[in-house]
Amino acid sequence: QDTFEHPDFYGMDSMLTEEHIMVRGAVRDFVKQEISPYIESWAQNAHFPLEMVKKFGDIGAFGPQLPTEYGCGGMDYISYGLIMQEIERGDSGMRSTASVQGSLVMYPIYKFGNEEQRHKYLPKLASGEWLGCFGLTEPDHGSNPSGMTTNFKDMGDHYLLNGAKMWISNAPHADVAVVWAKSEEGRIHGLIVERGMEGFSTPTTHGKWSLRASATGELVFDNVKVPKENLLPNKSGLGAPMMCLDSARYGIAWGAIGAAMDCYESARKYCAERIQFDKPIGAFQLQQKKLAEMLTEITKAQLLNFRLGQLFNEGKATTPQISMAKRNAVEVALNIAREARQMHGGMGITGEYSMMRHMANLESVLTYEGTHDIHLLILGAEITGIPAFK
Ligand code: TGC
Ligand code: FAD
Repeated sequence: QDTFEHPDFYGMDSMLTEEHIMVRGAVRDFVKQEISPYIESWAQNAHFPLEMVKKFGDIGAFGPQLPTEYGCGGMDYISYGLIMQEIERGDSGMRSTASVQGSLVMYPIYKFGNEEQRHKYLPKLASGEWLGCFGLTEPDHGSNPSGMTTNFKDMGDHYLLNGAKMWISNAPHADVAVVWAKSEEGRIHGLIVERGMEGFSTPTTHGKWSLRASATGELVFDNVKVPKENLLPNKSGLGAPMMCLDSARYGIAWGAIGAAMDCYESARKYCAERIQFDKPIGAFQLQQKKLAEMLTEITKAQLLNFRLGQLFNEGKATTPQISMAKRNAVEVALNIAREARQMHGGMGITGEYSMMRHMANLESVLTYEGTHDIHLLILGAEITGIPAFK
């Protein structure tokens, strides 16, 4: 089934540069060849295809928005968004792998690390030789990461790290983890923890009904000796991980619309092919209404994402603007996945079509990187000046 056409109802392509269109086309072809033929089987079998990490590295999907001197892509934020859109058209779990690596592991090393750290880690992460993960959430601190209890003590020649992180994408296979922990003074810092450090383990989280082709796990630190040179020196406080989230949430806004496009295309084609009452079901007004509303929501979200990308390129995007785009895109995508699933009747619940997998995946996307509620409250705080989550 070929579901790779993209709705471009408002001629958005004319706002893209040649480079944007080339990058999007290359990633679209890659997804068509390397992800779509296999994704149902990976997801049904809860299999994380580790070989994809190197392949993502080869096409420049890791940290495309970071500078070329560290082996990264040196592209703008629109290209970054388009890459996430095309990968998530294939699968949200695959996009998770790419956005965690680029925005949550490479970005903090680039932004808050020193030159030695940048040169040591970024080229290997960009090429996919190494896989990374980002540890912020804890069993008792999800929406309120500032309450975290993972901590480190200064032991003179090293730090001693203790605590645990939960729900960490890529954790079971990660070579490096960017971990957020409190110093003895209670200040949040980023530390680079490497697989193989004594006392560091990454148990897998089993039994997920969502993001089944993405590996999720815990990070457990039992008196882990972390070399002092592994502390990210250039920013501390909750603002540091929040800046990483700004970048990743932006990628999710584009990505979720990729999943929505895939569901819409599938529904549009099915409406033409499926005959009931001697007519294609697309001849019935109810189905036309659904398609018209899907296309409208996709088009609105595309324009919102594009404008946010321009603001990112100018260094002007704000956290509430990012919340609006992430929240909107995920809601739009989830509604479209549900409607498209219904429009395929019984076939919609099988792995022959992608909607049910997208729908289940999007429940995670709705929850991670700030829940739907938290993004609403970030917007509420911006509008009223009163943070309701405190
Ligand atoms: P609040 O008092 O608002 O802020 C604390 C300090 O942080 C600063 N800050 C920022 N700085 C720069 N950029 C930002 N975006 C910033 N946001 C906050 C702020 O200025 C302040 O600095 P200072 O110097 O005054 O201390 O913090 P709060 O504790 O009230 O929390 C606010 C809240 C609830 C909005 C925030 O904690 C939040 O966003 N919670 C949601 C948690 C979340 O998103 N977790 C995501 C975990 S990672 C993940 O899910 C990856 S999944 C990836 C995948 O698989 O694709
Ligand atoms: P809670 O914070 O306990 O929230 C429970 C419910 O309460 C939610 O509906 C929430 O909206 C609501 N709620 C909470 N506070 C308020 C409030 N003040 N007002 C109103 N309602 C509120 N984290 C990482 O650090 N790294 C990762 O790589 C990562 N990957 C993930 C992958 C998956 C598949 C999933 C599911 C999660 C991942 N997360 C990751 C964790 C994710 O960011 C958290 O699940 C999320 O931030 C919510 O935290 P929680 O699950 O503890 O829910």
